[in-house]
Amino acid sequence: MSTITACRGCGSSDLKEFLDLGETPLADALVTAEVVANPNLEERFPLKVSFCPVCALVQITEDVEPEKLFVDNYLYFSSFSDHLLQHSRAHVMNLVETRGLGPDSLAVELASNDGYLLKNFVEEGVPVVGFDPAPDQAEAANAIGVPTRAEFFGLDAATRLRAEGKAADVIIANNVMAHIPDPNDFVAGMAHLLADDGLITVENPSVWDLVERCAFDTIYHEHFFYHSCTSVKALVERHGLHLNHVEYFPDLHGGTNRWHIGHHDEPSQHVLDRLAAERAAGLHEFAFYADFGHKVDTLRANLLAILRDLKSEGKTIAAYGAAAKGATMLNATGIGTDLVDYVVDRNTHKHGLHMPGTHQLIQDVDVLTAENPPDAVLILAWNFAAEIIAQQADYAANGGKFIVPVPNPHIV
Ligand code: DWN
Repeated sequence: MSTITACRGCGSSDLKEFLDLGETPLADALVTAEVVANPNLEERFPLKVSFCPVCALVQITEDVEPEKLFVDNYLYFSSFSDHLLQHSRAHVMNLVETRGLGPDSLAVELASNDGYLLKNFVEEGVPVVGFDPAPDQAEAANAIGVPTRAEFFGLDAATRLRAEGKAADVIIANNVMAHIPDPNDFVAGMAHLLADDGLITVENPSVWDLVERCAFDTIYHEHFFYHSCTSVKALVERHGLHLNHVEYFPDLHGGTNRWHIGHHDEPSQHVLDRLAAERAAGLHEFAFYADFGHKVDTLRANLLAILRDLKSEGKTIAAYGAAAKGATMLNATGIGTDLVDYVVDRNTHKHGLHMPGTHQLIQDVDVLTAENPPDAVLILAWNFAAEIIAQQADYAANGGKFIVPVPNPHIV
């Protein structure tokens, strides 16, 4: 663990801090009852966010080893979100059609998790290679016929794959270009692996939405970076690549951009418009981020007021979604078991464990419709609030209420 003092993108020493969320545990490091009984066993790290005025890259300034984040007992499996599965399949089918992919093509996904996306290429007869350092997820992918290498991707991995005579026609990098400590090695690897007429698509939540929607809980040590079109353009051009298009998905992870990147400089009018809009809004300047901390303080105070009012009325409160963002929300806001009794989640790998830092027990979602249901449920996975509320219609029909914390805490 070490403190970052220079921009990880361009090396500038002029990093400007704009948010300090205190010392928090690793957001996906769910804990056992043994750790709950011995809290000193749980590591905490500073969680501070800075802006680089040279390349516009927003980044945390604590360097936690990636093995701690993504290898040791990493429990995030992509296949537990129906919305994400539908989104991913639509992307694959579009690529197969628009890029004319077939048995002589190669599709590569970086951070391919449990094969949730690449399996669609396999079904279409398109050869694939996945990279994911999390052993359980890589094993799950290989088990369903998605060839996956349990390793981090970078220039070295790309060089070895090219040495096998393989260049990628498409490279898909969803929720990973924000998750690697060395963005230059990662992008250099993509540049080396991509065929001359190939396409890279990179998906990450938009830092513009993060600030506008006060989605401070999406800040955690797994997320080294928070990207804009402006920062992505600067990053890829450093490696001879070009940002040629961007798509926007408002309902995915609180607002997600899908950036289209290639070897040739062929920008769409849309991406030029988005870059101009970011510049007009000031995303390339510190002032845009300067008062974000105050917005976070206001959200936290308003959420605590709702929870405390319910408790003063003798209500019981649970939470839904043992999400990484949920760990930041609970820890940075100070929501312990005094306010929220337990958390429910569909991911069976998480059942019986406890939330990092605040230690609420994680149970199956059917607890919400069993005897003694909670009076209210705080939706920590608010990015899936519509899906979750629809899914839990029986709980609502029995009088259950939902609390949605972002962008403005309110009861549904
Ligand atoms: O970048 C990342 C984002 C994209 O996904 C990774 N760092 C890890 C992860 O972050 P997260 O854990 O905040 O993501 P989710 O996908 O918002 O987490 C949702 C949680 O809620 C998962 O544990 C699954 C669970 N869930 C559920 O129990 N029932 C999700 C849905 C949609 C449901 O219906």
